[in-house]
Amino acid sequence: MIEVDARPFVFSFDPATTALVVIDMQRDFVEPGGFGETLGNDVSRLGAIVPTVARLLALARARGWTVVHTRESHDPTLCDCPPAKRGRGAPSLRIGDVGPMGRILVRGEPGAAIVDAVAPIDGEIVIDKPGKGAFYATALGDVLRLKEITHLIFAGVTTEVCVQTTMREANDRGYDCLLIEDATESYFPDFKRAAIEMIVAQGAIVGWAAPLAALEAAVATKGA
Ligand code: TIU
Repeated sequence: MIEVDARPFVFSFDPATTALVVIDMQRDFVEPGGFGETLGNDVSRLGAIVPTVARLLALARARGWTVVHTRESHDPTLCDCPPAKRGRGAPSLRIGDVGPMGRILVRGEPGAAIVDAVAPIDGEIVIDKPGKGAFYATALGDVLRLKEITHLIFAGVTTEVCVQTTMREANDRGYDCLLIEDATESYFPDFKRAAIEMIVAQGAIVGWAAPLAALEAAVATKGA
């Protein structure tokens, strides 16, 4: 077992039954001209975590851990995009509209791709999801069950939207979940802070949180 110095207390996991889940590190959220920016956000904060996510992926890959990437994305027909989702807010471009990186949040378009520095490699699982949570309307639950995964380590964007939603879905399904604090980010620093506090409150009501250095130190201690 690997024991990570986490909040609110130690997070213990066996790498054989653990998956790293990297949420929505897509150009549409991280780069100018995509979905995040059309919603009125300054996307520069999100780009800043790319090197940390890359370091986390390197750790997982070096040890052969299961790696899952998710992409918030829709079928080109938008048959899986609820009108309520497409119509929400007052974005400059809506889901499916043509922007500088192709059609916003549409599968196969440049903007829906994961940024190069943390892109999936052969053998890693990629889940396209139409919602904020990665379990809704996807095969993620079945994939994890087949691999007998019981513990999930989370990174990605944005902390209080797709990451928190997926952690809550996972928590309700019985997974123990650790969020790597410096490998996740929000357009709103206060929301990131609050989301992490909500996750670890009440004795890990949703899960655990720790910086990447704590995971690296725990792994080094075990030589795992
Ligand atoms: N808007 C926002 O903060 N996030 C999203 O719409 N999706 C994800 O978090 N991936």
